[in-house]
Amino acid sequence: MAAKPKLWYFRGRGRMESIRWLLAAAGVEFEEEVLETREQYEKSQKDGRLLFGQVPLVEIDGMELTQTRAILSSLATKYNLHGKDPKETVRIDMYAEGTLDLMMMVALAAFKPPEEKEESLALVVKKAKTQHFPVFEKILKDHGEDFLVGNKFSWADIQLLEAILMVEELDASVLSDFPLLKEFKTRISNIPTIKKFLQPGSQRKPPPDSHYVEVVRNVLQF
Ligand SMILES: N[C@@H](CCC(=O)N[C@@H](CS)C(=O)NCC(=O)O)C(=O)O
Repeated sequence: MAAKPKLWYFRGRGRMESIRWLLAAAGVEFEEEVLETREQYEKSQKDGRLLFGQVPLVEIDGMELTQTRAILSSLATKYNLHGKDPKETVRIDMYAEGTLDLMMMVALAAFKPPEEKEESLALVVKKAKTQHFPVFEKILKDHGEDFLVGNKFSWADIQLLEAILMVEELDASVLSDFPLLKEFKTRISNIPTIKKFLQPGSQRKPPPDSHYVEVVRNVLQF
């Protein structure tokens, strides 16, 4: 039996969470190596494991992968969640990039001083309502299908659900003007692998708290 993929990252969402979501949705079990100390990080660097001295790092199929987008894209292809042809693939990539932009704003806000943090999170909700969610609502309306691309479950669906849930943590009513996204959320949340990942006790991580921020700052020394 092939070894389980191993994910090297902090005990938090950050840049790794979409990778966890993708693997979980694909029904792939994975292990996690949690970075908690500067020494662990320096050792990984010294061992030459971190290509640019950065995490996320994913060990899979005898390779050590870094760069979040490259990792996500290769996993989406490997697990058949990346469209049936180049036209579908590029649409999936565009949609996934859009949601990643939004989620990175949430991840980075955790490291800002309190007054700026609030402002940044308010901006995320505003951008979700005015820039991102209207696009996805229109896509679903125009093609009338259950999934974003090719009437088939893909990485784009997984990440859109992740983004919706993340923004709902900031504003529970964010979907009030998006009826099709509401239905989409229910539909995708009920896919068995995703349903399982949404249960308490899964490897899904909570929103960043002050302890997480402190550990990341200590390890990366900024
Ligand atoms: N482009 C990279 C950026 C990775 C990145 O900045 N990772 C942070 C942790 S979330 C890191 O390792 N920073 C250390 C550094 O850049 O020296 C990616 O998307 O994976």
